[in-house]
Amino acid sequence: MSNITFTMIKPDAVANGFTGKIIDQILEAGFTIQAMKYVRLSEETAGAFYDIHRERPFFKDLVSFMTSGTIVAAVLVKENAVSDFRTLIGATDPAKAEAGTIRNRFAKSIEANAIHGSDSDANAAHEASFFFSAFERF
Ligand code: FUP
Repeated sequence: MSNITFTMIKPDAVANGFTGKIIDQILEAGFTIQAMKYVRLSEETAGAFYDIHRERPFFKDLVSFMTSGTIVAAVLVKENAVSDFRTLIGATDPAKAEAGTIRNRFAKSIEANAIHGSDSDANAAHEASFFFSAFERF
C-alpha cells in the first residue's frame, strides 16, 4: 500500500474562496503536504488527465469546467492515504456526500464538486507525477 494521494481543489472551490478552509480540513485529518501549486489547466492537459472519461457524455463539460479557473494541485501523505482521503472528500455527487465531508460542505453539483481525490494507489502515483516533477516534491 502506498502512502500518497493526489488532489486538486477545483475551480468552483478556489473561486468561492474555500481553498484555505479545505486545506485546513485536510491537515486536521492528519495529511501532510508533499507538494502544492496553483495551476490553470489547458484543454489538452485537462483532457489528458480525464482521458478515462473521454467517451462519457459529461466529458466535454468536465473539461470546460476544469479549465474555467485556477485549481490547486497537491500531493498528500498519510498512511492509507487514498482510501482515507476518499472518505474525507465524500461521494462524487455532493447531494450524496456524508455530512461534514469536503464535498458536502463546499460542493454545489456533481460536476462542480470542489475537489478531486485519486481512486487507487496506481492512479495516485500516476497523477502526482503528471503534475509534479521530483524537484517539486518534498
Ligand atoms: P471521483 O473519483 O469521485 O472524482 O469521480 P469520477 O472519477 O467518477 O468522476 C470524475 C469527475 O467527472 C467528477 F469529479 C465530476 C465529473 N462527473 C460528472 O460531471 N458527471 C458524472 O455523472 C460523473 C462525473
